[in-house]
Amino acid sequence: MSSDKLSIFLGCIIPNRYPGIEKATKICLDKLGVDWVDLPEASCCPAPGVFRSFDKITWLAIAGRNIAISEELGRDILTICNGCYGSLADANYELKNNEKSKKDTNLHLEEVNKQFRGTIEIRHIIEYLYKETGSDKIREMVEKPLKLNVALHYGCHLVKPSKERKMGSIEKPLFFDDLIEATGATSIDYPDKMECCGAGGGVRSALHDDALEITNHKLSQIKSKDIDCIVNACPFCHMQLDSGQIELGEKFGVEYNIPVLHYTQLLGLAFGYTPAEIGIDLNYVKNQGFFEKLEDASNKK
Ligand code: 9S8
Ligand code: 9S8
Ligand code: COM
Repeated sequence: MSSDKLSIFLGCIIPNRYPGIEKATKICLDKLGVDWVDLPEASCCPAPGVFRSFDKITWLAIAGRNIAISEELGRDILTICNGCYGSLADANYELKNNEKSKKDTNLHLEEVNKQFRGTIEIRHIIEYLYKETGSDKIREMVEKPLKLNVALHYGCHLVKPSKERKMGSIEKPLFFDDLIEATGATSIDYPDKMECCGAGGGVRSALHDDALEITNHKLSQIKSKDIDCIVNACPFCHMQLDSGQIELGEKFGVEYNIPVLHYTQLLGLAFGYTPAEIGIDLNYVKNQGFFEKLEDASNKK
């Protein structure tokens, strides 16, 4: 059973690289009246592409510990990253459905006085907003409808494995687009929209240039359309699509200059907060034209 009490799982990238996403998330959750606390003493989820792929036992022990802390609080975990969601939701599923995995993991957790019981759910902010809050309520609460053309990037772990995610079509999902349009923005279709950002699965760390090549392809498809910004719900995708533009410029001389926003930052703008209040100015890409467009729109209100 899902709970309306949540603990926020920040993961590693938001506190270290994009603190504006944390601020925007908390601003939006407060505005929506969600009951949240920070998940105390959380560690890395751990990242699915790097941990689960190499060492399943360690992956389950570390994820199980994070889950056990939130179980003690009686709160579902709210993730704001596709990778954290993938890791924690998949570990939760495994530990709830495989007695042996649960028993083995609990032997490790005993050493740190923790126990996985299987009493909570793992949520992702996008599926939470879509299913629990609903795009109609968000639309009603928007104070400054955004006149923006958005290239939406779902990222891989939000919709896959589809059997467990149960979010509809994985080739052409609609739930996230619906939340984008609730802010007044238009979600613009573009070729290969469901393509990976390039970073996931350890590719960014192991094969940096190959990751950038995928990013370059994705960005070129986006650039072929009339769009103002990219929106995502995964700080790892966010980092790849944002800092990747600087790296592509330096390494291969390709220029994009496309602003990248986490969905909570887009929602923060629609709730009337300034770009600085939701930390968009902390991005690597500084697109002055985009900031001016946002300012013009708020002056007209
Ligand atoms: S935690 Fe550590 S590397 Fe990261 S951001 Fe999301 S996936 Fe989980
Ligand atoms: S990072 Fe975030 S979810 Fe992932 S594997 Fe493919 S896409 Fe970008
Ligand atoms: C992707 C995380 S969000 S990982 O690279 O697959 O671990």
